[in-house]
Amino acid sequence: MTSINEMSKKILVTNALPYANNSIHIGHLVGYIQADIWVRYQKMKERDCLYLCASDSHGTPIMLSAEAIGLEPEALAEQYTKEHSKDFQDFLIEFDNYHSTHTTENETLVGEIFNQLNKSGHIEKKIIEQSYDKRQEIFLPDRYVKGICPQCSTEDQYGDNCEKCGATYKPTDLINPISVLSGETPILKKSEHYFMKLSHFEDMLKKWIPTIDMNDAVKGKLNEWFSMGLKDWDISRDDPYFGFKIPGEDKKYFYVWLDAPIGYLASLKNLASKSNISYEDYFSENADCHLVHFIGKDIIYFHALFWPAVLEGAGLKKPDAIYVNGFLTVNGKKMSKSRGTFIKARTYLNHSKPEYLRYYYAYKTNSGIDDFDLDTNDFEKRVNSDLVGKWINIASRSAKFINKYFENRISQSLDNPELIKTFQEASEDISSLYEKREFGQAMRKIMLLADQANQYLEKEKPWVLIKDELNYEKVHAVCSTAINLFFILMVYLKPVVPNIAKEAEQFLNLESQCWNDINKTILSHKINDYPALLTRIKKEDLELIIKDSI
Ligand code: B3M
Ligand code: ZN
Repeated sequence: MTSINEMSKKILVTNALPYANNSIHIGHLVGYIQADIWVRYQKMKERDCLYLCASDSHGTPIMLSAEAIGLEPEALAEQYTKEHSKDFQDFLIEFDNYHSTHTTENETLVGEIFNQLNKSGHIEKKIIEQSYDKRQEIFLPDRYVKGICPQCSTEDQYGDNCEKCGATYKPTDLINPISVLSGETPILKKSEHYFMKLSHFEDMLKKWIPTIDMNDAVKGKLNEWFSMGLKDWDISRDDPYFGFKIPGEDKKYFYVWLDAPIGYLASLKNLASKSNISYEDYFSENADCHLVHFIGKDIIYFHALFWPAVLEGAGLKKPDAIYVNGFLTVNGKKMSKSRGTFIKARTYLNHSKPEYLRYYYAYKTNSGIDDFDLDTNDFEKRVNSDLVGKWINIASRSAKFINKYFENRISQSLDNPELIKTFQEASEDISSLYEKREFGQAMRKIMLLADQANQYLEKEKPWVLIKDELNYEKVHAVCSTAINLFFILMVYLKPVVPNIAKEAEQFLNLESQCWNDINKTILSHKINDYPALLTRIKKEDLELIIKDSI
C-alpha cells in the first residue's frame, strides 16, 4: 500500500453521489464533512488534489417521485441537484466539481465501458422471472414488494430483507406479497436481463483488496461475501425506468448502480471540459493518480466488488483507497421524524453555524466504521469549551492589548520562543493524524496545545501587568507570543473550520495560509482590530433545530 506521504502523485477524491430525489440530512453530512476535511488538509499540504461529486439522478424511486408530483424526472433531479449544491456549499463542503449522472458525459462513458465489458465476454443475457405489478405495468424493485418474512413470519417486511430477523431473500420468497404501488399481489413475469459475470473477477478482487487502503473491518466483511460466492450481477432494468437505454435495446435500461459510480468519471470529464485539467492525467491506466472514494458503510459491496470489477473489465484504473464511514445516531437513537432527530441539512443551517457541526464531527471521527452519536448536550459543551473557550479565547484575551496599547503591531521579539517551538513541533503528529483520518485524535492534540497557551496567559497575566507602564514591553511580548500561538492553532484547525480560519487570517492581516506556514513567526507585523471570531452555541438554537425537525 502506498501512502500519500511518499507520493508526488495527484489525488482524486470522491464522495458518494446523493440521490436527487430527497433532501440531505445531517447523517449524510458525516461522510461529506470527513472527505472535505481530508481534502482541505491535502490542499493545505499543497498537494494536487481534486474533489468531485455529482447527483445520482437515475432509478425507479426518482421516476415515481417525479410522477407523483407531475414533474419529469429530469426536472426533479435538477431541483435536487441545486438544493444539494447549496446545502454542501453552506456546509463549506467545497467540491471542485458537482455534476450529475444524467448527462451526456456519463452516457458516453457508460456506453464505452459496457461495450468493453461485452467485448471481453463479461456480459451474459439470461431470462429471469420477477415480481410485476399488473395494474401499474411495472416490474417491482425489491423494496416495492412487502409481505410476511418467510423465516420469522413478521408482517410488513420489504422484499430484500427482514428488519426483525435480518434474513435476506428474494421478493418472491415473501409470504402474501403485495405491491407497494397498487396494494395488489404481484405476478411473476419473465424478461431477458443483462448480467455481469462477477465470478470472472474473483481472483483479481482477492488479490487487489489487500493492496488498497481500506479499514480491516471492511476487508473482513468482503471476505465473508467471498465465502458466500460472488453471484452474477443484474445490470439491466425494464421499461418504465429512468436511466440510460442499453445500446441496441428499445425498452431496457442500465441499472442505476452501473451508471452511478461511472458518474465519478463523468464529473471529472465535465471538469476537464471547462478547465485546464486533463482527464487523462487523473484517470487513465498510467495516470500517476491516487483514487480515493469516501462512502457510507451500506454501499461497500458496490464500491469494493462491483465497481473495481467493472473498471478491471473495461481495462481502467481501480481505486487506491476506499474510506468507509459509519452512521450517525442522534441522542443515542436512529434518526427519526417523531423524535425530531431527522434533521435536514437546511434545518440545521437555519439555526446554527456549519462549523460547529464540522468541529463536532471531526472530534468524533476516527478511521473506523463504527456509528457515532451526536449528543446535543455534548455537542454544545464540546464546541463551546474547545473552539470558543480554548482556541478563540487565546486571541480574545491578548488581541485587545495589542489593539489598544501597541497600535495593532506585533512585537519585534517573542516572550516565550520555546512554547512557539513546542507548537510547531506538533505539526508532524497532527499532520499524520489528518492523513490517517484520525481527526478526533488530531482535535484532542490541538486542544491540549490550546490549554498550554491559556495556561501561559494565566501565568503571565497581561491584564494585571498592563496596570503598570513599566511592564508595557513585557505585555507586548506576551500578547504577541499568544497571537503567534493562536495563529499556529488556526493553521492546524483550518481544514475543519475554514471560514473562521479565513476571518482569523483577515484579523491577523495575512494571506491564505497553508500547512507549512506554521514554521514562520509573526513579528513586527500590523494586525487588525479583533473581531468577535466565534460566539458560543446557544441551547435555544439547538432546541429550535429539533423543534423544526418534528
Ligand atoms: N446514490 C446513495 C447511497 O446509496 C447512492 C450512492 C451512489 S455512489 C456511486 O448512499
Ligand atoms: Zn424475519
